[in-house]
Parts: sequence; C-alpha cells; structure tokens
Amino acid sequence: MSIQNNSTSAIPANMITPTASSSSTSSTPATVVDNSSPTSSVVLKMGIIGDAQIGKTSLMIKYAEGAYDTEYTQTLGVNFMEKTILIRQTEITFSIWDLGGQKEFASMLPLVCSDAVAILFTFDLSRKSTLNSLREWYRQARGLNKANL
Ligand SMILES: Nc1nc2c(ncn2[C@@H]2O[C@H](COP(=O)(O)OP(=O)(O)OP(=O)(O)O)[C@@H](O)[C@H]2O)c(=O)[nH]1
Ligand SMILES: [Mg+2]
Repeated sequence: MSIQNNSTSAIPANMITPTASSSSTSSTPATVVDNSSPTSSVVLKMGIIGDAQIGKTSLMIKYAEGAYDTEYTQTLGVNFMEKTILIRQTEITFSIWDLGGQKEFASMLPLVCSDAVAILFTFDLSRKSTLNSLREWYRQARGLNKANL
C-alpha cells in the first residue's frame, strides 16, 4: 500500500511558516526500528493544536529532529515537518502539522485538522487556563474532522 502525501500543495505558501527544520526533513533518513528493507509505505497526517507558548513547535522539532531550543519563536500560521520510521518493512512517514496558538490563526485550523488521522491536544502543565482551552480546541477540531475525533 502506498499513500502519497500531497497535502502541502493545498496550502498557500504564505500560510506556512518556514522552519529550518522543515526543509531538511525530506532528506532525513528513516529511523530504523526494523532492519529489513521496506516493502510498503504510508503517510499519516497528524496535527498539533493548543494555546500559544505551550511547546507545540518544540514538541514537533524534538520528535522529528531531536533538537530543542529554549528561545521562543512564535508560529505565524502553520509549521510542517515530516518524520519517517520503519516498522515491520513498512515505511511510515508522519506528516506533522503545527498550528500557531494565537487566536488570529484559528482560521487555519482546517489546514491542520482535515485528513489528519490524529490530533495532539496539548497544554502547559503550569498554566491551567491552557488546559481549560482544550474543550474549545476539541470542539472546533471535531467539527472539522468527525471521522477521526
Ligand atoms: N520549561 C519548558 N519549556 C518549554 C517546554 N517546551 C517548550 N518550552 C519553551 O516554551 C516556549 C514556547 O515553546 P513553543 O514550542 O514555541 O510554543 P508553541 O506552543 O509552539 O507556541 P506558538 O507557536 O505561539 O503557538 C519556548 O521558549 C520553549 O523553549 C517544556 O517542556 N518545558
Ligand atoms: Mg509554535
């Protein structure tokens, strides 16, 4: 089974925040969890949403590249990265979409939620308001992707 990732073509270029990481991910070799060569591949789209400054972009970069930066760079729109792993001869590419948490970017929620097989609802353990916000984030996300939420 092979599912092509053509999601990026649907996004106007000015809506995606360029990240140093996103351009390099395509050449990043798959993390090998299984020594055999791949016989099939699949792309899984995942979204990360939640309030601003709770660590969404940090989480994505940490997972995709193992890097962490203490400096805060606000996400202006949507960040996108890919991470490929190999399990049981299947190459699995996680297409990760990270939405800026400021309210002004809520209009881009459909880009992150549509066709996603999973959404990570994230909050900051040290700020209860960010946990309370998840009810509304979930309500909006579910409205856009009832199949998987
Ligand atoms: N203490 C601590 N700080 C973190 C953690 N994760 C991220 N940060 C810091 O929190 C700040 C915000 O992180 P980001 O990943 O940019 O937050 P964000 O949710 O993407 O923010 P927006 O793009 O505005 O939505 C940065 O200074 C990070 O270094 C964490 O687990 N613990
Ligand atoms: Mg961010």
